[in-house]
Amino acid sequence: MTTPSHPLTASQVKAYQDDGFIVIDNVFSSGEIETLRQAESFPEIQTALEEKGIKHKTVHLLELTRRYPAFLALARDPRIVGAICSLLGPDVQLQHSKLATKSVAKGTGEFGWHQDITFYPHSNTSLLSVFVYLDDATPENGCMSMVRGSQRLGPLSHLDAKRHFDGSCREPEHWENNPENVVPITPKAGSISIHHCLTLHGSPANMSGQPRRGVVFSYRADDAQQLADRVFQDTGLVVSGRRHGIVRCESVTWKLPRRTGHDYGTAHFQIGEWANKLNAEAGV
Ligand SMILES: O=C(O)CCC(=O)C(=O)O
Repeated sequence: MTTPSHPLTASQVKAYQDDGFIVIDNVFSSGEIETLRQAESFPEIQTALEEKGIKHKTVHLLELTRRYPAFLALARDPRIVGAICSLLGPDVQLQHSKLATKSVAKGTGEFGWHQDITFYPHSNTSLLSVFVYLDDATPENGCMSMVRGSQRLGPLSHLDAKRHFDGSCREPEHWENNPENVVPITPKAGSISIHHCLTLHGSPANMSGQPRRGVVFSYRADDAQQLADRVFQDTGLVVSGRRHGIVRCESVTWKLPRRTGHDYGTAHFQIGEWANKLNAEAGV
């Protein structure tokens, strides 16, 4: 693996540290975006859109890198990897990859306020998500909003009284009492946004009558050890540097969600089978 190119500028790093998110415009050309949109019309994705898109919130087809080489290449693209290495350090792995597409059905695709890391608690918070925009994001098509600075709040409650997890934050005061810090982000197609794993965010329904297409890659520093929940086939795929077998613990307390009535979710294996194979082939 080579030294990451395309680093962020010092002011971009500071904006990320201050606000918990940044937008980088014009990362991909219109030709590249068109190619990725074509990849989205692969039959499996179409079926997922048709079957789940109308009823379901947002089509989150997971393990995208394993399914489609175009998205594996995108997850490893130096323009993305260079940027995230400026924030996570030189040794970085994928945590998961997914499609994030809102269907054309008006009024669907709402995504409640949440912090990403509550879906996959780790020993530290050196994780982030990159959204690659395949369409312009607008308030009408349900663009994401971020709560500026909320990454400094630490983990917020996402569990109900029975300790079940449905992905929604239970502390509405952080967005309701804080309107000046709630920032809708409207990147154009070909841009990316990066947000910290503790940044509160959500997105309303798509009212545009057009699809809102996008891809999300969540990445982690090599020393962030997954504590709970699902390990995907591409979890642990090294995109920069190598694995060192070192775990860094932050003083964070996680309440593990109950998954099947009384079991707490755990991640027994830190690496998906397929990612493990690719890492071995790359010698990392
Ligand atoms: O697709 C969206 O608008 C929101 C997605 C999101 O918040 C997430 O995947 O964490």
